[in-house]
Amino acid sequence: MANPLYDRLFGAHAGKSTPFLLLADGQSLSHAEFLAMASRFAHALIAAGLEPGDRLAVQIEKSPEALALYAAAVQAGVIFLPLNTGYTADEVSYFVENSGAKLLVCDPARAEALGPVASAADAALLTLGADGDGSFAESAAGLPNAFDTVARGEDDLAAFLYTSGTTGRSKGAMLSQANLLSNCLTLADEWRFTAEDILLHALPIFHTHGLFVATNVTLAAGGAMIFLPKFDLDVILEQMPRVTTMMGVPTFYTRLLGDPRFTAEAAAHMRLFISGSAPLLAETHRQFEGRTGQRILERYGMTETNMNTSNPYDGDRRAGTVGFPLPGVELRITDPGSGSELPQGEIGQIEVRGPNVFKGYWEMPEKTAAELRENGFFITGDLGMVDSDGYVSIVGRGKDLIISGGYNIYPKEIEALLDDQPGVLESAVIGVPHADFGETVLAVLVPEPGAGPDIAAIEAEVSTKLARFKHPRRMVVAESLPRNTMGKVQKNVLRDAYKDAFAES
Ligand code: MLC
Ligand code: AMP
Repeated sequence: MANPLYDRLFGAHAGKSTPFLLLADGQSLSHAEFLAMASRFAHALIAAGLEPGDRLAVQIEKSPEALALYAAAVQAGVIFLPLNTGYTADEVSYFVENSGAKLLVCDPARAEALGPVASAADAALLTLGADGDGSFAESAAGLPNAFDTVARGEDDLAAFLYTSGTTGRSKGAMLSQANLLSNCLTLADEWRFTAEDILLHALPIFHTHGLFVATNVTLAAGGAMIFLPKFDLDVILEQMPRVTTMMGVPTFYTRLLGDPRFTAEAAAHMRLFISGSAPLLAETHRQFEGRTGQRILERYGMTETNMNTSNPYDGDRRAGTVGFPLPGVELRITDPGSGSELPQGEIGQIEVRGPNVFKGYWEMPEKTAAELRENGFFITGDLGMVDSDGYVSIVGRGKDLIISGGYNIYPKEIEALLDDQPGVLESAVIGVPHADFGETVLAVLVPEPGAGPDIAAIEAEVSTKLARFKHPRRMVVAESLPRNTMGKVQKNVLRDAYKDAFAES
């Protein structure tokens, strides 16, 4: 029975004693050991009552076990829904309810907080810790090391990743087997990944970048990863001599450049550094080349589409551009008003079509219709242009979005919470330049007449409701918000007024 994603990424390595996951403490897991764990977990999913097509929500720390749960879901035909470990119980509650997840697997330390969330959504709750502990792990212990892979077709859904919008709540992007598989095979080929490669993996595995790019590309090539729980500069520098490639968000590269231990010699044996998820400043690209003699390869993608473009492996990797559309991906620039295609060289909205483009938003047909055209082109919400050599540049965003250290933050969600706070008449949330995170969050609060907002109380409320990375790093009080003649808040005016708020950081 066929299951294209499982067969190609995991099944292809059955029985191999080659290393797959190398941990910082020197321990390692072979492909075969990893697959045996995944099969035990697949049995445990079935034992928990999951059937093909059911959703499995997970909020767990990065570990080999966490990755095996992803493999298990694919093998059992269950839709994998990974969640940022920073999300509050409030946030998790929305995803579990909206997706109709049958099972929520969380860290043992969060079981108490998430118990009520699971019961309210009629989902079962099991736990899996970073050390391989927890009720899910216990239920899998002793189960068989082999599992009859559930048959799936290319159009069957493999994962949901939630992505916020400029209005309303988060939307579950439905990704099919073929979406994920086609993209990682293309990338492995474009970036020349082989079984000899060892990737330095310090990204989280609940987003496209760490899971569907870094991990799937490594699996497609049959290579190995140094699998680190998070980005820690000392550990990265210590592990770099063991690897051939690294993928990261721009913050990884600015942090490396900020450390004198990162020298040309330290990077000399590396064959490839890849950056994405947020704009890599041309300045960072140049500094990196100056320091190491190597050019970072920048690519562009998003949750709904996986990767769309990449700078070339061979050939000129141009600073400030995201390269060419990947093989099989069509990219066009359109007029945001009329939707008609613009001539080469003009700035407009970026649209993409290809096997990588998702199947729509879960149970939100009107939102799907607004962004995914009937002819298959997806309106990315990014503004860009294509130069005369075919290089794509992203020049701005049509969507109101802040990207902080590679995490997307939607101002609307924060504004809705701030507007509800006592003493706040209205608010505007903007992204301002930040040396480490690229952008960071600043909130402008307009007080109700005669009342001053209590900033400490608001901060306390924000921290119970929103993940830490979304918290405004500064809240300022202003008499009013700048508006245009249509009454729309002019965020560009605010961004300009506060552009130096974190200049020294
Ligand atoms: C952590 N914090 C952040 C943050 N990360 N705040 C804002 N933005 C972030 N990205 C918080 C911490 O909770 C902490 O809070 C404080 O900021 C300082 O943390 P730190 O120790 O400096 O952060 P660190 O743990 O080192 O994490 C920074 C980071 C991490 C950049 C390494 O955020 C990261 O791994 N980002 C990658 C995100 C990613 O994978 N994006 C891909 C999305 S997929 P306190 O309480 O101490 O103040 C996608 C598609 C595509 O976009 O194209 O790839
Ligand atoms: P997400 O919704 O988390 O998948 O984030 C996707 C968004 O990240 C894209 O729509 C872009 O705005 C941004 N992005 C990803 N890669 C790049 C890049 N290389 N340069 C600029 N922006 C990027």
